[in-house]
Amino acid sequence: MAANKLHIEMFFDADSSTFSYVVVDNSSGSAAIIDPVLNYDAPSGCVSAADADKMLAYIAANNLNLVWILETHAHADHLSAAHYLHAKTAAPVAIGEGIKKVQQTFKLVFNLADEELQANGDYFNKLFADNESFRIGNLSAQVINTPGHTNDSVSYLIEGHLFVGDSLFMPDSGTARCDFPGGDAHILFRSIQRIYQLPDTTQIYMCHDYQPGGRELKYQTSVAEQKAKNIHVKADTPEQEFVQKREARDKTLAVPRLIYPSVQVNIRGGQLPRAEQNGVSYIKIPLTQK
Ligand SMILES: N[C@@H](CCC(=O)N[C@@H](CS)C(=O)NCC(=O)O)C(=O)O
Ligand SMILES: [Fe+2]
Repeated sequence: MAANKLHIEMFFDADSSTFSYVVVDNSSGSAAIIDPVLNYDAPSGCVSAADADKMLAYIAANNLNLVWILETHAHADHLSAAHYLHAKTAAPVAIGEGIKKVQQTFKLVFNLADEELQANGDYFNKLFADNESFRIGNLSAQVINTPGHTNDSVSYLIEGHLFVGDSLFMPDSGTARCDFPGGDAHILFRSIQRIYQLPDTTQIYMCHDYQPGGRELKYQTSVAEQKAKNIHVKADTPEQEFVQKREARDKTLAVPRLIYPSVQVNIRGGQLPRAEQNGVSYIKIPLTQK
């Protein structure tokens, strides 16, 4: 693989500790955006596309042609800018076909009518099947289903570079939580085994880094490094040991700050809930009593 076949530009949203990427095919100028963030200020309900506009500015400055907007999963901690970017560029918004299950689950949680959400993959332009191949200009890309954190989690393998979403974190952070509806530590373990079967040299790109111990921000590692050093799952870690560690940690984690707004918007591909007759969109929060 020529060293300069592709370029990966990383963007970081400090509010949600999220990495987004622009992946560029240097030979054609085609590009894909992975996991774009829509900025959201919860107390005021104010939505802004400041981060997404930085990505668009990068694309414009480099004369790139955006051909895909890719989601690794329906995020539960930040809003997606996929719909905003689609409206600006007409590039298709794609996600794994497991999104149907996630939509079905949260359609019930938010008591959404069929006109609001059909839960058949609506709001997305393309649903990827496991192992499906696609192109970003002259780059070959492949979808690898990696559920466990969520039902719809996929990783994108692009010319030896793997965008894992929230399956793996940096080796010193381990893995993503499996306690959301549809999450399952056993399933995540099996997804990680799939990743560990890729060549050791495969470069892995994070979706989050929470900087344990206050260390500097990191977003990139390799299959070899994960197999040797991941604190939850090394090459020879038995499934049961991983599941115990993962489930014990999940019991200590608070509900993500933006889970309700995020999920509500992200099951609609980043589109805000339909405006009411006064032209305003609202976020619902199901109330429970202790
Ligand atoms: N404190 C963050 C937590 C976000 C969170 O739960 N992130 C998920 C990925 S969507 C995770 O796996 N976290 C693992 C951890 O915090 O150890 C928030 O409130 O947004
Ligand atoms: Fe996530």
